[in-house]
Amino acid sequence: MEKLMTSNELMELEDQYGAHNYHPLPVVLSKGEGVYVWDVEGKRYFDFLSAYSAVNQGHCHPRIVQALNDQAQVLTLTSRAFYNDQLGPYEKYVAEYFNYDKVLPINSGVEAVETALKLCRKWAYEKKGIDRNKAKIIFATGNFHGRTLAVISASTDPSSTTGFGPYMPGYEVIPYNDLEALKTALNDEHVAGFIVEPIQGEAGVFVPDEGYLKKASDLCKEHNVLFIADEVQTGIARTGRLLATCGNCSCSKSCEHQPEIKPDILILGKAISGGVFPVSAVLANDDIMLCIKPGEHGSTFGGNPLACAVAMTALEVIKDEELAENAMKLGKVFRERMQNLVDKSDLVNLVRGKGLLNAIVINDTEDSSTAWDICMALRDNGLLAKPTHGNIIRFAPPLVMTEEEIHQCCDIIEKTILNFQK
Ligand code: IF1
Repeated sequence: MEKLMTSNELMELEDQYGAHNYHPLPVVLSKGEGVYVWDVEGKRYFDFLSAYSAVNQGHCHPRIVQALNDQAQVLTLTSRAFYNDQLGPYEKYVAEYFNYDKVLPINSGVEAVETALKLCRKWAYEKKGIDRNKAKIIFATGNFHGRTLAVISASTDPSSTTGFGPYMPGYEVIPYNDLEALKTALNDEHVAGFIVEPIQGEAGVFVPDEGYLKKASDLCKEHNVLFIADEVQTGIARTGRLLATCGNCSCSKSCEHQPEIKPDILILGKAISGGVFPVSAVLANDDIMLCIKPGEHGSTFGGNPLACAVAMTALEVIKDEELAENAMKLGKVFRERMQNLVDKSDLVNLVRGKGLLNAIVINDTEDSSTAWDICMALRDNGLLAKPTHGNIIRFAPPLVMTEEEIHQCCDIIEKTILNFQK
């Protein structure tokens, strides 16, 4: 039998044969279960990234893996040239789950964003009556919606955009969390939609002011402009509700509702598959969704039977295990513990977030390596998290964590930071 490769050997392989489009934390994982991952040397860690909130249900959730296995034995892919027996029931389930007339199933998060943007433009010409090719879509500064050309064209982050021009026209970018700027932008009759993340993940878990989303959606309604929520990262129970724009979605009793916000177009990805493989979805009501006709949009893998079976089970797990409620409860514990740390340590400036999507801001400049160095120390102490922007550390564990475990994790973070020397 071949000798197993070490972490170092595996990292060298990636370095030599893989494109250098990532700079991972040096840890090589080979196993995951619930809130834990293991490296190839057998060391166990708490996972505080959850694949950027894609494994909300925990690693290798037995029910989701079972659904994957069962479906994989029978039928995996038909393309949409034919019907399949999983798609209809899944579409009904997901549409009712989030309370929309229809869903358009697709694969990755960015494809769902692209789908939403195309749908918005189609609607603008067919329903709103904007002159052909004149539709505008509004984005917010600091946005992250993925990596395609159409989507990076709206990015304000030079590392996403530099060297990739020319860019897609028809966009306007306004400051995030700024209703006045939105009001001004909406005066242009060519505006078709406003796309926004309810909490900006990549920007460093930036939570907008209370009421911002509701007022933004009201303003859009007044101007006959589509309010498009990118809940790829915030959706599926992450922020303590089924959705961060929790409108009349069917989330259960104990969740603290925001004033009702119902996006005209809802974009989901990541955890809709429990992190098993790429599954994403765009939801809208008929007046919008039916603007796209047969042959005008699609993908080979979108709505495949395997994806349908997996996503349906992943969504069932969210409800059956009350993961939104758990995220709400543990999020409060986590921020309380971190606030304690902010008071005790000069190294941490603040903690922010909702549910189990949180970040701490380190008292150092954006171009420093402090957050990275702290993440290395956290790794050594058995907890994996990723820095963003040099001075922010994001904390987003799987939502299947227990209260005892979150305290254990807070102990690790506290100990690591209090012992940390720059
Ligand atoms: C990477 C960040 C997270 C997203 C929102 C769409 C997409 C994403 C709100 C696209 C993707 C990712 C992709 C990942 C890093 C990551 C990320 F740090 F960049 F911001 F999660 F926080 N909308 N987010 O957050 O979804 O096509 O990737 O499935 O490595 O680029 P995708």
